[in-house]
Amino acid sequence: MKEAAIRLDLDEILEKAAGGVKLDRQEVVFLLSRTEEKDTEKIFSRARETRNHYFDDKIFLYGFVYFSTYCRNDCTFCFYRRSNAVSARYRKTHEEILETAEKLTASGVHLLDLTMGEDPFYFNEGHFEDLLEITRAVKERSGLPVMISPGVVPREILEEFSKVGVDWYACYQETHNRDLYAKMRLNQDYDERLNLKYYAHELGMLSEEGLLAGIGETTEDLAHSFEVMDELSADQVRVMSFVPQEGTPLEKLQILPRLREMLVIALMRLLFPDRLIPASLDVDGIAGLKQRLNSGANVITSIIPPDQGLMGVSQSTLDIREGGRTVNGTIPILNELGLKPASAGDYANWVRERKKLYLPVL
Ligand code: SAM
Ligand code: MD0
Ligand code: SF4
Repeated sequence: MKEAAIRLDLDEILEKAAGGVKLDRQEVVFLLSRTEEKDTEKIFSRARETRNHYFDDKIFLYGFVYFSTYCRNDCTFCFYRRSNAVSARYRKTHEEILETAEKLTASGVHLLDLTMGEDPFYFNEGHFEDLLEITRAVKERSGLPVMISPGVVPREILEEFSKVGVDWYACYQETHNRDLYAKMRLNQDYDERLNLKYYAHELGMLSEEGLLAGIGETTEDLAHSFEVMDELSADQVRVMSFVPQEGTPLEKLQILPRLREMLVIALMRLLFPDRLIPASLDVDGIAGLKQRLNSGANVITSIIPPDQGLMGVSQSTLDIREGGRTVNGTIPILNELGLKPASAGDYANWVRERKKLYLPVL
């Protein structure tokens, strides 16, 4: 270990990354293990330069529509796990979803993310048709690119989603350490979940992969996760710090400093310079936006209209009613950092160009 510390040089590694040379696992672990501010600031600053090189000062904005909080699964980290009696459950009607989508669109978001728990109403009671119908309507009326985050749906349903014009399939492993995965996503097949993202690409859709920070992963696990993300050629890559949830098995888990998440964002930027990387408002609300953008993120996610009775995931209520998680709420922070919202056209172009990598087989 001592020898490694002597041989590895921060400036050299950052130079290498900036020059587009792939970092090896040891170098990634070294960067992820930095704790001194003078070192971490060098990493963040390089990540910002890289983002600005690829995306200029333009930031993409995602509207978040968590339209059903029912779930058949029991993920240990999640507030909405089936056996949690304290979480608020709702399933929005088509009209409510369309109204929310309209409000978000009018407020200036660039994409709508339709998210749900693995709601038994859709999964077990044969209402997938409803889901496709509402997705089609949202896509048509908003004219915006659409992401779906429905959990692990049957392959035929993913095919149907691609046919109604869904642009993105988001589904996160959280970790690529299979043992840790099995402890987090109880009774959920690792490969089935991962393979569905490959299948999304085969269908011509883009895919998002994501990690949780602070659930017991090691820095080696994270370096391995980056390799899996690379192999998948995930078009958007994310990390969110684990937020302990009332009524769940991990309620009392000791949390890590936010530095872990920020370094993962920065590493993602250095390793996947041209990809989309979220700064989620769902972890620390609007107060946490600046540090995530300063770590190299180029997308703001979890923008939620204040008056629709909608919830967040890891922060179910933080800043929502107050209107903090809105496009307007983000503008002063963007201004302060010399950044600005992209145009809808900029975002649609990015999606169109990126999709050229995946020619649909169906
Ligand atoms: N149910 C779908 C699924 O699991 O794929 C989609 C929605 S799920 C609620 C979205 C994501 O929220 C999870 O994949 C996880 O990354 C994140 N999440 C859930 N609980 C969290 C927590 N306690 N802290 C941080 N992130 C959390
Ligand atoms: C977010 N709360 O973007 C949302 C959610 C699901 N695709 C995204 C985790 O932070
Ligand atoms: Fe359900 Fe998704 Fe929460 Fe797991 S993370 S319990 S699948 S809503």
